[in-house]
Amino acid sequence: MTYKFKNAIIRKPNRSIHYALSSQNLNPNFDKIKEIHNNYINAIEEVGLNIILLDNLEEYPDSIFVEDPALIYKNNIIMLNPKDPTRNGEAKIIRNEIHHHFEKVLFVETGSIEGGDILNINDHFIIGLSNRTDKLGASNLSNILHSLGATVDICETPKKILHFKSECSLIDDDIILVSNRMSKLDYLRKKYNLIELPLGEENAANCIRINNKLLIPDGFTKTEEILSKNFNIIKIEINEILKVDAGLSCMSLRW
Ligand code: CIR
Repeated sequence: MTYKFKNAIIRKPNRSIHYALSSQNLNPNFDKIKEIHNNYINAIEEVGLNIILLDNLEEYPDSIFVEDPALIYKNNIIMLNPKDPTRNGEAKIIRNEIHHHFEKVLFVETGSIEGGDILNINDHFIIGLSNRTDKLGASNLSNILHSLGATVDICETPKKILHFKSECSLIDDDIILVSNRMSKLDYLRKKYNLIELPLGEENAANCIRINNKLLIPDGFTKTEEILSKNFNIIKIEINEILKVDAGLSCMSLRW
């Protein structure tokens, strides 16, 4: 099951996050980011995962978002290719830090692709084309995943959504939590059971199921009401990372 995990890779927050990419031109406050990050680590520990904590990388403003430069599948790590010039050195660094935890290290050599655009559902992957993930990157990753025995669908992320997973998450074997915009995608509607969140709570659609718990962002009251009926939730306040277009899934790699 895709949400059964034992380990998580997390990176300590960097002061340079002040300069992280932001579609809203906002600059987060380091102390507030640290507080969110501590709560995040505590929640992941509470769920029982072993945490591998990497050092902060001041030269890469967006480097706490470790989900984007790498993908883990079947004890292999695949190094991806973040598109923005300020992020595309992250893969090389994280590879050197974590390769010894995995059997094989594989590489997407050409094209752009970021982990935020990859939704894993057991042995299937949906890759969303976006401003960060192009056809070449998606097709190169798809070839690697096929060679490891997975199936892949490549589809379009709706315009104005940064990453495919910015507004959707796998929360049970075949249940995907989606925003209203994502609920309109045929390939999701036809294949999966969708739980659609109300308008205005789009950012709550990026959450993480880990074992028997669901980590959701705090402050989304309707989402909480919907999910707490069937899920064991832990809430984490994320306002400061929303300033740089990030959500809960971006801050860890889990396996
Ligand atoms: C960026 O624009 O790359 C970062 N500020 C946010 C990355 C969020 N990552 C993710 O959704 N997987």
